[in-house]
Amino acid sequence: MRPQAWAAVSGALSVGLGVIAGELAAAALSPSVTPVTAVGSSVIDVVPPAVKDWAIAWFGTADKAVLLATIAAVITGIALAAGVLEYRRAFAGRAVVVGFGVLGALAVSSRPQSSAVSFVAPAVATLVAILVLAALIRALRAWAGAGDDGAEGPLPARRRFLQAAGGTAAVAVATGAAATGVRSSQSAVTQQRSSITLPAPAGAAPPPEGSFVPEGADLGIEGISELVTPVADFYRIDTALVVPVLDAAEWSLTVTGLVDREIRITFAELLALPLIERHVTLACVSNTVGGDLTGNARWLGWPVRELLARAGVRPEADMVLSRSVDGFTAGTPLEALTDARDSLLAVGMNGEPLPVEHGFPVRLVVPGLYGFVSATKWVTELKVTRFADDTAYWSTRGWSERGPVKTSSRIDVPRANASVPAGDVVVGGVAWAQHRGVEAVEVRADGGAWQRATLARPISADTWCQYTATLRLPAGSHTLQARALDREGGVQSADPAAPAPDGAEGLHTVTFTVT
Ligand SMILES: Nc1nc2c(c(=O)[nH]1)N[C@H]1C(S)=C(S)[C@@H](COP(=O)(O)O)O[C@H]1N2
Ligand SMILES: [Mo]
Repeated sequence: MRPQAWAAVSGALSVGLGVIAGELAAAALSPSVTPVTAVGSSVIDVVPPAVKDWAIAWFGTADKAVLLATIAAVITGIALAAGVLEYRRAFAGRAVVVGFGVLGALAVSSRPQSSAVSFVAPAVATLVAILVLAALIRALRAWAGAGDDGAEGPLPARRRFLQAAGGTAAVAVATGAAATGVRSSQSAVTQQRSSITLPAPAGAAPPPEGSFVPEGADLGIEGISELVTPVADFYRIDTALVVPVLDAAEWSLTVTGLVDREIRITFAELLALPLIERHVTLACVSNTVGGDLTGNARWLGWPVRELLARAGVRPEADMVLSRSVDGFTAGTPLEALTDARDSLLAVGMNGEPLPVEHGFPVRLVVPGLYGFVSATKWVTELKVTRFADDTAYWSTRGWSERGPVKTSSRIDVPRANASVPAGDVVVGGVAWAQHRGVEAVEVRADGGAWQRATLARPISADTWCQYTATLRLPAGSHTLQARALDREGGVQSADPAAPAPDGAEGLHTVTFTVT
């Protein structure tokens, strides 16, 4: 290999070791802000909303892995270039590395969770990278130069460089292992989570409003979405590149803004209150027609209206800006948190403490509204305010201010492009019109007449319900469509609309073959 190529390798090795050392420092000192994740989170914040929407649409829950891989590729490219520059001219490569370190520090400073100690990590990363880069390039020059002056013979200098490079790689691997070790020992919060015993709901209400699944709600048809989505299958959408890891013992929520008295509640206080349990179907506004960014779970929590009543909401307020520890905010119409619906400060999901990814220790769950305007995870503040005075995270990024869930349905069986035997074809899926309630579902084949499907008994107006129908279809290719009707006279729209700004519209259309 030519010296230029070795110089590039030196750049990659020194920057690689620096980045890994920075991540180790961050893992030990400020686990919720590391240089790499701070850069990633900053990219998420500054990237045009259209790009973000595109990423969610294309990669769904894998969007974060794609972002991290892209960042790794960009860092590698810059590192290779820094090595070559440093070889051509002393300090040139180091200057690039320092510039890069400053960018990392800026990214760290832009994170809501960062504190003074968070800057140790980018400093360590930069320092390690420039020291190692200088040493490797010096060794490389000695090797390249030694061939000419002949005094030393090329071999020892060559060996010294290769040893230094190999040593750097070995230290990088060891440091990476150490960082991973520190991270996994931080599963203390995971352990704390599993040691929490949630209280039973107080005076569990009878069906249909209560936490029970009424007889007939589950049609038990193969292929239709499970009535209650298991936690492992529940969609996850948020802007958090690293999941905020909160200590429940230190968590508290404050109610601020247009209230008679600011109040603060701790996790222990919350668990001691009379909690209720409700099934609520969450939906993401980014969900496309037929998509899977929706799920139904059983949430245990305390009604938000009780909390707001304790604080005393001023008459001029019309919105609650809920804030997560990571800076995300949602703007929920005050009414949705104070009316008869059971909006919850939730601590439990399907009988377990909230999973870390779904907001441990406490999140909001508001029946009838898309998650981006209501379902704040890792919530730590409710600011009672006015739509005229405050704007939430997504509403500054091209999404609507209000987000009622649109009446919608999805076909689960048959699957697209499936082959089904001739005879009676069983179709089915789920339909939702949170808080209004599903009145009926209709299906049609090949653009023909709409026919009523059999609707399962809903758990409540706040949950999706299963539907099924049997169609007699001749052999060949067929197109199936479904539409939901809600109890307020609304009908799922047939005109396609993109998710932005306030939720997709259109009919889920599935093509399959009868053999
Ligand atoms: N802190 C925080 N909470 C958040 C979000 C977020 O980005 N950060 N995303 C919201 C959105 S857009 C949706 S759809 C729901 C998804 O909740 P889930 O991940 O538990 O399914 O969380 C909401 N709560
Ligand atoms: Mo969402």
